[in-house]
Amino acid sequence: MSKKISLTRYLVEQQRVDGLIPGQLRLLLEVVARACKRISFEVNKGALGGVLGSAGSENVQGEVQKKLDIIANEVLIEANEWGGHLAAMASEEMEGIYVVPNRYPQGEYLLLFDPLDGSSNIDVNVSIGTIFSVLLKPHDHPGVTTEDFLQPGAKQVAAGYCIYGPQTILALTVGDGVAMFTLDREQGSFVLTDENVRIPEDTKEFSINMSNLRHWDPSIRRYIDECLAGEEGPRGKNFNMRWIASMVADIHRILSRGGVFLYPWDKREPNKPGKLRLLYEANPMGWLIEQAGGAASNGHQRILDVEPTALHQRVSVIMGSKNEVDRVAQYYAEAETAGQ
Ligand code: FDP
Repeated sequence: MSKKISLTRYLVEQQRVDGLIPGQLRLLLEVVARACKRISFEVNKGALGGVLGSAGSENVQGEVQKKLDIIANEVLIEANEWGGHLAAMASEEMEGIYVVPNRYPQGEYLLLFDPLDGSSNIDVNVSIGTIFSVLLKPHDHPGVTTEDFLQPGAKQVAAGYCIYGPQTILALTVGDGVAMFTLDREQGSFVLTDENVRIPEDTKEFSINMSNLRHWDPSIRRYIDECLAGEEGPRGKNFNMRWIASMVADIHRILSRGGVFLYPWDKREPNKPGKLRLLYEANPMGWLIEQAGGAASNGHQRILDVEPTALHQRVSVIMGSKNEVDRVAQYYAEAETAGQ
């Protein structure tokens, strides 16, 4: 890329030249990016900033919160509450929605986020990230309710993540493909480093927590067994496995070079549809993946078509290279037909 294009300039062009995003959304995305920049600096400080380790509390899902989970959540709330672009926010780390206090101007957008995804990797210096999704508040009533957030992923108007790894990279879609911006720490700004990201339709790489193998349903076992059988098996090719245990890092790799990521339902908690959260993780990542030419399914339907019924709803996730995701969906369909 010959000349440097900042995130600000990219968004202005999306607004002015292409008419793709309204001004309020552009400003909102700039604030989210600024918050991610701050989180990146906190992550970088590590032990020197006293930000590692557990906070000694639990979130709404009963998971132990790390100090950085709480810091990242606060940074996102503080950065966004006064800008005038938002009506309310919802976070994986908060039980209920956060309505913008009426001392600040109210906007028409809803921001949803997982402030720090991949928490188990915080203390071991492995990539983690922030995932975000933006919806429009329904106009048919005053005020904001939890139900306003329960929109299918297909209604998102922007989605992205910021990965804090060897580089800090922000991936974004506003429905016109996926662009990636690398944080230039000397300039203090995100610079466009990849545009029109495309995921190859085929892959030889899968990403799943193999330690759960004995808990999976027959369709997922069949798919993974066939990958493991390699050249001698029905797939006729060898597969490689990568599992970072930060969804943001595993999805970033898939957007960069293809692959398939699976976090399926398993029988340990049969009443839970999956581990990952629909609104904060699966929807934004699913839209990015689709915008890059991939697919995102829960095995039975497109993730973006799942109608949410609760803020912290979970979902089974299979996303990445299209032909692999379609194959897993086909195995589910065959199992259903066979009455399994
Ligand atoms: P984490 O709980 O560490 O925040 O969001 C959930 C998530 O990480 C994903 O990022 C990751 O893919 C998955 O959980 C890892 O969970 P397991 O180690 O339990 O498989």
